[in-house]
Amino acid sequence: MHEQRTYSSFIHGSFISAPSQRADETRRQVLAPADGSILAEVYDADVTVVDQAVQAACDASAAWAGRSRTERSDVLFSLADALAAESERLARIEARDTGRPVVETREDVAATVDQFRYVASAVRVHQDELVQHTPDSYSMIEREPYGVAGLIVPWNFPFLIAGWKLAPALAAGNTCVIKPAELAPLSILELARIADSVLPPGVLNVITGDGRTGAALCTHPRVDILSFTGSPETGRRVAAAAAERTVPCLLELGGKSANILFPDAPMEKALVTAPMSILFASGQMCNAGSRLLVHEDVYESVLEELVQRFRSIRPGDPLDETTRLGPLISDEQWRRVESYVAEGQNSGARLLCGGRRLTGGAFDRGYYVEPTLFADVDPDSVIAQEEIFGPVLCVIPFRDEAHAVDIANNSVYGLAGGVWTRDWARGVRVARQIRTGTVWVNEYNLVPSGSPFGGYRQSGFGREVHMHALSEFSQTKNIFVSLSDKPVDWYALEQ
Ligand code: TXE
Repeated sequence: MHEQRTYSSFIHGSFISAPSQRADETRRQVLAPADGSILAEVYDADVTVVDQAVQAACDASAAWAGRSRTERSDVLFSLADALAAESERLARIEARDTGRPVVETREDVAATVDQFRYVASAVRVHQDELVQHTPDSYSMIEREPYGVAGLIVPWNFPFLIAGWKLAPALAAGNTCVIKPAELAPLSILELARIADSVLPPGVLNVITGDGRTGAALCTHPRVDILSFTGSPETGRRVAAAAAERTVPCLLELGGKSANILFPDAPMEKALVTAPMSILFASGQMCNAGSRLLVHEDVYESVLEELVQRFRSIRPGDPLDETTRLGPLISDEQWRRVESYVAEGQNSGARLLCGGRRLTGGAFDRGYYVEPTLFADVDPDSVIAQEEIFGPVLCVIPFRDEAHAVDIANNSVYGLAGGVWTRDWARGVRVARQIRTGTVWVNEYNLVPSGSPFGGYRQSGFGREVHMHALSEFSQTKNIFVSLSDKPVDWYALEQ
């Protein structure tokens, strides 16, 4: 299978030729987080290239929007098949580029293929409406695409998040310009190459580069809707750019989710799932269950069990089938996590295991961190409030239901959470009180197609993964039709 080593932006159905001048300034290396090896070189898109990509999307817009729902659905089914045919290769590219174990990235690729199929089905039933106001007047409520969608994706789950944005944006009739993160762009570039066999040129364009490229996309006057997943700081900039031009934007900005464990929890499942909810993707996951709230009656026994499980997680090469913990994405991310570990120790929290960088042999070349467990964490402390984005679990004891809800809601974020109890009524009651977009009861981290995913408060707004996303990427047009010749005469004298 062909493996490309140098990439540039993908515009109107092909990778543009590399800029001849200042090539070195605009070329960046994409490194494998596991060992620092060079996976590829990628040319950054400057404002001129961003403009070309948006222009290509504009030019393709009318024809794509003009296709029927059924036609667009058929194309997306074909795209899903084309991606499925290359799923193993894509999973391995994603594993090397993000450092995440291939057993994880295979799940991502499968979920992305499923997302395209789900949306391809959903768009067929995402029908327009006819509302009858009087016997002879109607609103024909038609859904129209916005035009060009600017999509910005982070490095933790690039392929999956790209699919969550592209599938509904395209199905709704928008053309797209997508910007992957500079740290892990390869799977999205490969997606574009594969999509080229089924999508008309210009319908899907990829621009490569860092925040400058992203900012150029957000401020481009011909981008009609923005969708962003990433940090709160950058999200606020994207929202400001959208406000400046009065275009809609959808934001998914991370979280500090609480996973609440009552003494009557299905304990065996909870104790497998709680570590997974923070160690999957090495904790670099917006919905990570990064605060574990444990009832005081089972607190010490749960801690003992967690320490055992954290110590048994197998770190290693992302491409090794037995690896369950990969490296962090970059040295910068490692330093960030390291500073939070120090902060946790200074705050008086009890460090039960981990906290150090893994070293020795192959680990010396990557950014591996030991699974890290803090107990007795003060709910107001920095490590309980800020998104660490590493394999660091903060365990907090609670007394009763009300106390647990208070702690869970003591956060500026509102993305997700979990409740573990065999008392189903309590599970739902607590879930309703937690101010987040998703609460799992006796589960964590599953986001199958059809689960609306998105945040409350500083975790952002807008929903992905469910067919609601088709509405997010559509605007409704109300065509009011009268069948009557009789005027509504405001000026007639009252009889
Ligand atoms: O994120 P950024 P970074 C959190 C996590 C992590 C921190 C920093 O805590 O440690 O953010 O990560 C593009 N206009 N999350 O710096 O900057 C950028 O090129 C437009 C949580 O990588 O938000 C990339 O494509 N775009 C998050 C994307 O934004 C801009 C996942 C995300 O990068 C831009 C990732 C600008 N001005 C990090 N500046 C989650 N919600 O899961 C940068 N970008």
